[in-house]
Amino acid sequence: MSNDIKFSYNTLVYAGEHIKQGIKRIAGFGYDAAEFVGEPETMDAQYIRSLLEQHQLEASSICAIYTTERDLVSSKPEVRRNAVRYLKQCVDFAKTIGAKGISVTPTANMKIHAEADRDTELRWAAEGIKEAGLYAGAHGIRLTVEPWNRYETYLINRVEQSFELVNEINLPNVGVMGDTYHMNIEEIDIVEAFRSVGSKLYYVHFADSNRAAPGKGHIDFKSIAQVLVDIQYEGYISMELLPPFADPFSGVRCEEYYDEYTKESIDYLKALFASIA
Ligand code: LER
Ligand code: MN
Repeated sequence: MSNDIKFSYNTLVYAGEHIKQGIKRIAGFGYDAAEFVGEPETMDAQYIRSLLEQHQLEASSICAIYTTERDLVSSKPEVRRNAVRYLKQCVDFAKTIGAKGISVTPTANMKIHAEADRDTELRWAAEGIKEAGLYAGAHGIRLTVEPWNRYETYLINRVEQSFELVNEINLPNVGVMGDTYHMNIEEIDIVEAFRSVGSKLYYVHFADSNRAAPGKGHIDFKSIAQVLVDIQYEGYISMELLPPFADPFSGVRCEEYYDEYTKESIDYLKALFASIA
């Protein structure tokens, strides 16, 4: 088995608690890293860095939040520019806390209608991600293009679409990301989708079919773990578990996603990868 995969937990789900609690919990249960929401203007990067050092935890990635004011394919040029500016701020934030990457999806979250024709929007997406990607690359940070399911975006829903955009952008620090929750809705075959990306797979989110901890739904994680080993994936698997509400940023507090799912998930992941030859 590969020893190069590291495990992370996305603090996005820890609604309503101080970040120091989340970092302490994630470190305490034995993860390698934590993932952080990208709100550089309201989060204290130096403080997070000092907490990470104290708990000997890495920062895997920044979970960037795309809104109607930060939309890489808005028909309004100032909104597209603001999305690129936001991404550059996330790069600075990532650099300070030591995060290796930032997730990118080129529409506002839950925007399900296009504002221009597909080719134009894909061109805007490529231009914006390229500009942010060049800035990120100069700081040693990766951008990972994450497909979302059809209820959260219409533009990049499947890994092959992310791969196509990434190839068009053609920067060494811009790669593909896969989230098993979205993939379970949109891919024909999750395993083959991961395999098709090979070394351009830069980041992975794990959640079961209902976005709960692995084992609480019906995704076959053994075959997914196997393909990640087969393609020699060397990045993080970050648990992105969210309560059963349509809006991923609802901020609803659900008790089981704190201690219970954080512990269950790392135990599950360690047993899963140990079981692979
Ligand atoms: C983020 O990683 C994600 O998967 C979306 O559903 C929410 O932004
Ligand atoms: Mn995700």
